[in-house]
Amino acid sequence: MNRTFTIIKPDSMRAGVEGKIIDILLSRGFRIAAMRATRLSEQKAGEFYAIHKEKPFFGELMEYMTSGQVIVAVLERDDAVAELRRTVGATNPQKAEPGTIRAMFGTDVTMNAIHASDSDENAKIEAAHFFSEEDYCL
Ligand code: 3AN
Repeated sequence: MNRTFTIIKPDSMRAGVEGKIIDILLSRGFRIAAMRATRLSEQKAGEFYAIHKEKPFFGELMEYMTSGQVIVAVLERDDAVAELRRTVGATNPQKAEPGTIRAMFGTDVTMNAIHASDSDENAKIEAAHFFSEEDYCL
């Protein structure tokens, strides 16, 4: 068993598809170790996406990620990081495999429905922005 981190993004929440997305995650064998709804402040979003600060799309990404409510969650299963990336699909929903969450619910590279950590190390760092060890249901 290992853990990964996800954010159900504002476009999914506005469309009311967060339940459908959570259903897909559960059907793929993920267990919810921790979950809550929140809204990212400018500061939180800036810290979370600090790695993209120099990218041309950073401003757009900040504006979008702070535009509404999100659900943040820590998910568990074997090979969690790779399995969630497979379940989520490519960054660009137009290029995402059919059946992936981004193919089903994403619009474009900014409004792409869901975030998934890209490594065990980043999953730990990203989860720590929102949860502490005592939040995890074992
Ligand atoms: P992923 O979320 O698939 O790992 P990253 O880590 O390359 O993608 O990018 C982080 C986030 O930045 C993406 N989820 C997306 O919302 C946004 N992003 C990435 N590339 C672009 C782009 N070319 N234009 C606008 N936003 C982008």
